[in-house]
Amino acid sequence: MSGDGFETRAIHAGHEPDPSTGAIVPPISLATTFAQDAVGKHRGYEYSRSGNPTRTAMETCVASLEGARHGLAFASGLAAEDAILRTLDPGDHLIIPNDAYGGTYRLVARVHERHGIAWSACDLRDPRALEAAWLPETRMVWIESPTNPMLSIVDIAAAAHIAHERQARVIVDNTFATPYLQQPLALGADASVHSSTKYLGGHSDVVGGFIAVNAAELADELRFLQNAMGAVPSPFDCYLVSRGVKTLAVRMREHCTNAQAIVRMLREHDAVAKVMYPDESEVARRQMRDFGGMVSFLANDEDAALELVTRTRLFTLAESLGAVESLIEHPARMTHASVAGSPLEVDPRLVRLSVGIESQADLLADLKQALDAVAG
Ligand code: P1T
Repeated sequence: MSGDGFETRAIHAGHEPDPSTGAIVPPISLATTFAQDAVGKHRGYEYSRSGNPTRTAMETCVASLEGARHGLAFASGLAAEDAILRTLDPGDHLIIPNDAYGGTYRLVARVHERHGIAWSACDLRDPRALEAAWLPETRMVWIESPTNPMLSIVDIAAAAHIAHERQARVIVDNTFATPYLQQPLALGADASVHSSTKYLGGHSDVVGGFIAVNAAELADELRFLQNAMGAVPSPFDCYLVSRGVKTLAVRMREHCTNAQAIVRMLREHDAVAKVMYPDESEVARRQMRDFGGMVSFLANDEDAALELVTRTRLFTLAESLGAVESLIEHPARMTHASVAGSPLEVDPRLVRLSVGIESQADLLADLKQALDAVAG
């Protein structure tokens, strides 16, 4: 039984009390194999790579949050992306954003290109750029919105319209927004993909990936790949994601509030040349509930950026994002080092913040002392 509200589904969808004991939290099913009553006659589970009750519970819950009919969990965000890219055939062409997670670029340019997938990068903020990049072989458009690390916004409905007129699929990496702030399938996307390592898990203690889809045919293809490739999460990892999403809505509200206070401070500070945050985008106002917990900005030069990231105390210098604790990093040398020399090259003055849910005053004070120090 699940009510309709997002917060209710986050807690109850797929998580009925255990029928044998009444346990409110369904047990973590560690079994790798399941007894069959006769050959081919089983109770829904045969072997844990193919399906596992703890994974089913998590997949049901996160699919419900995405407003999706089907959900598939993977061992990492990149494993989920890899499964989607494997629905393409050699000779197919893929359009990727010219601003995206460095690992996504690396997977396309250094793994799938070798297996015959052609690709080009374009500025997806402009629907005309998408039309101009189109080739007769284009079969897929990969969107991030907001993008990592520039926090650019792509009009998902407009891109889906263009792609569907041309019989191509649209995939949205919804990691930065989360299903609480943005629902790509309702905007026309064919799949919403996540690094559940980030906000879905929410506590920097699990690596995982997720794909939400509506079409049965695409779900079947991805379910086949999930089992055939075997990049599945452990039952314990699935449990951690289930536990994380129960508080997704409350965490996201705090992430957004803290991020907005930090954006206001950054916009006034002399050590900051430019702030990137989705609140300036008309499209973001239309397609998102709020603007999220990620903030990027340009320091006055690269040396200032490199010094700044070592001067914060509460904002820990580390890769990753989306958890309760605040992080700071230098994308050009850290998360996006793999895009150096590519069309996705990152400005070396850029600093990226993952704003956590600590006390707002403490976060502001920590960042301000670091900015004051580099401002001289
Ligand atoms: O790390 P993994 O769970 O495999 O997810 C990859 C991934 C996919 N999509 C986006 C938008 C991401 O940001 C990531 C991972 N990103 C970082 C580790 C980072 O610090 O940007």
